[in-house]
Amino acid sequence: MTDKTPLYRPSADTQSSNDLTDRPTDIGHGGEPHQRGGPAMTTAQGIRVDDDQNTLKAGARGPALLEDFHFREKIFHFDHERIPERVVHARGYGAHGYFETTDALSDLTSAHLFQEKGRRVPAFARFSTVAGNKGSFDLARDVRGFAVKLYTEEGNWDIVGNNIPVFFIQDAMKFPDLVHSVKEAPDRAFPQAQSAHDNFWDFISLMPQAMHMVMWIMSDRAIPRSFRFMEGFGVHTFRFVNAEGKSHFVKFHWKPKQGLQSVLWPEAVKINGADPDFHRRDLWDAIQSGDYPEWELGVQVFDEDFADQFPFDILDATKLIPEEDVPVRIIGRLVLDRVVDNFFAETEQVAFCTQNIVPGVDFTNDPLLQGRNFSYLDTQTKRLGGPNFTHIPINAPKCPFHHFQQDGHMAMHNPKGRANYEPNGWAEGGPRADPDGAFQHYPEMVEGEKRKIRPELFADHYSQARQFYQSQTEVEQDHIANAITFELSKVETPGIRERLVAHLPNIDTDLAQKVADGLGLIEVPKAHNPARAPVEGLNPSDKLSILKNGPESFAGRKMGLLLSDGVDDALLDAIMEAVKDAGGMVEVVAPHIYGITTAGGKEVPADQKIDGAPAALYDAIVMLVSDDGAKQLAGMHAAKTFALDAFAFGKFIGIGDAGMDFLKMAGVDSMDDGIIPLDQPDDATGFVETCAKLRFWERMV
Ligand code: HDD
Repeated sequence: MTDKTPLYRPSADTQSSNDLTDRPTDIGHGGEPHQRGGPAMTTAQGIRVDDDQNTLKAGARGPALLEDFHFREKIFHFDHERIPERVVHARGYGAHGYFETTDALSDLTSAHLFQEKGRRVPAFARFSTVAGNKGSFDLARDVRGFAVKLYTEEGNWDIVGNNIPVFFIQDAMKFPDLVHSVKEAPDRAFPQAQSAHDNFWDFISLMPQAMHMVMWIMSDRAIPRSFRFMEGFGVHTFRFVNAEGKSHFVKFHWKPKQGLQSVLWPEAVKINGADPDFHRRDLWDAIQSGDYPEWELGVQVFDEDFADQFPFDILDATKLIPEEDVPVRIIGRLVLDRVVDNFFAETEQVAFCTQNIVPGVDFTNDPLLQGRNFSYLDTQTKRLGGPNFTHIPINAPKCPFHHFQQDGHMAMHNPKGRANYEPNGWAEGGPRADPDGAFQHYPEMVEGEKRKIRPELFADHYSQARQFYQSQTEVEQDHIANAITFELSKVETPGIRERLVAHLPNIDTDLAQKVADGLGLIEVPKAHNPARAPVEGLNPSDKLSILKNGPESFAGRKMGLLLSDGVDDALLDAIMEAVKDAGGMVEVVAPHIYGITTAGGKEVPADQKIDGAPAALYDAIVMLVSDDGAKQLAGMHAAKTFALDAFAFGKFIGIGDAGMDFLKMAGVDSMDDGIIPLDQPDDATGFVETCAKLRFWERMV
């Protein structure tokens, strides 16, 4: 062949024409709309592009030419699209909103934000999992990050917390070891986003200080129903400092207005397959539909006297202060009301730093927090490529800022004039430090020997683990035992399993026995010797349970409606209406994605084809099927599994038309009070009210 062969030049939109003239012709200058709708395409340098399908060649079959600056620029930029993902908390999802003070606190802190009820500042929150990579699934059994950036009038304040109020380790020195152990093993690069493997439990079983946190991550806190249904905690003890310079200790709590709710572990496993983006989709959908998630900010405030008599060290991040000991005072609310315009620009580039605090708030000497204050700044420099990450809009303060920092990669704020040092004698001399209204470090007295050491009280590792376990309902205790059994069953080395189980008698003997039985151990291994005798007689705390703090209505939750052709119109309308009235959402699941036709001839589009929507995706289920529909669904494996799962996962199931026949055909042969007949439209409201109670737990014990 020679270069005399006919030329083929696909156009932008058709990709099929041999006609060299079939390409945009109506290209005006100055970026006015192109004939196919958008503005004229240019390179990053602003040069107009004539063809975005073909590289420049020496002849149709000849080599590509280096001269093709458009091609080279396009590929070069693509090659550099990724920035390093976060070393932990890589997978996350963020949204914008605002924070509003609901209770002024000028007696406790000089922070401008808290001086007056009703003060509002913009906020950005990012929720995340810890262990998995950026592309991992949402329902990993894992801690959830709960990071909030408040753009206050006095600078950015980041509360970089988790959905669990305690942490695995007490000193930042151990953070890299903890993270290495939980992430995929370095030789095989698996498992992804899971703690159920030898390395993690090997490390943890050698770290008694992690036992309290182990109880939390093995509880249903680690598999939340959505970001909207989980609490957040600042974890460490911080300080509030008032205008007179008086300090109080403070712990931060975010309490979801929606109540607490989690999924079951077997549901999590199914959800990860059916919808790996379950949590991010949930947040996106809720905000887009105007159902704005909201959390109250609460504080536990206490003084040195309380700290001195508390049986644990308030600087120890593996301990919490029960709300029964120091009640949570609600002082504000966080509302997320806007999704991001661009995930990368906002959610990926947002740079939280524990060191970002404002006047009136201060650190304590918690050794975990002190180490974090170094790590976050360091990590952002690496991730975002240089020291100017505060120039990126999502990270820039929204209050005035002036300093002499200059230059560096991608500098966007470049001051004019010659004064770039202080002191200077120039008339336009630039900013000067001024103690008035400035951040002042709390002048805490500090003395001591310089040693690598921690306080004796830090050595109590089991007391609060026991308190947490004993604060749970029976169902929740079972879930903890099952979770530990599941995880240790994935551990291949028997010695690691036994070393971990040997901690459990120090927490609760029943728990130890249940796990030993679940693993098939002949007996519970001899308990490890506690480094410090546990504190006896700590009272259980109801606030530590999810089930005792659940939602009170169906608001913000999702009903899965399994439908077939020929269903009763009035009943269907009544159910849709009742869920809507309760503030919930409905998703129609049907044999085909084009939906169904009711008995009255109305076409109802489906949101999901049955094969792609296991019952685990929904908070409660309605099965509304005709006689023929029951037979049709009974012949579909996915539909039968849907029914069996709905039953097995303890969901409330509303049954209309021939739904009961279908349930039986699917293999559900025992009936109970969680299966609720919907005989007439009037039954719908009562059914939805019943669904407020999360699940029909009686079926599950
Ligand atoms: Fe951390 C990210 C929360 C201990 C070092 N951490 C990160 C994020 C959250 C937390 C929510 C993600 C923020 C975002 O959405 O971008 N981390 C915690 C909590 C801790 C904690 C609640 C204990 C109470 N972290 C901790 C220690 C160190 C770090 C002890 C190191 C000494 N954390 C980091 C980091 C990350 C991070 C490496 C990774 C990506 C980033 O910072 O931006 O610097």
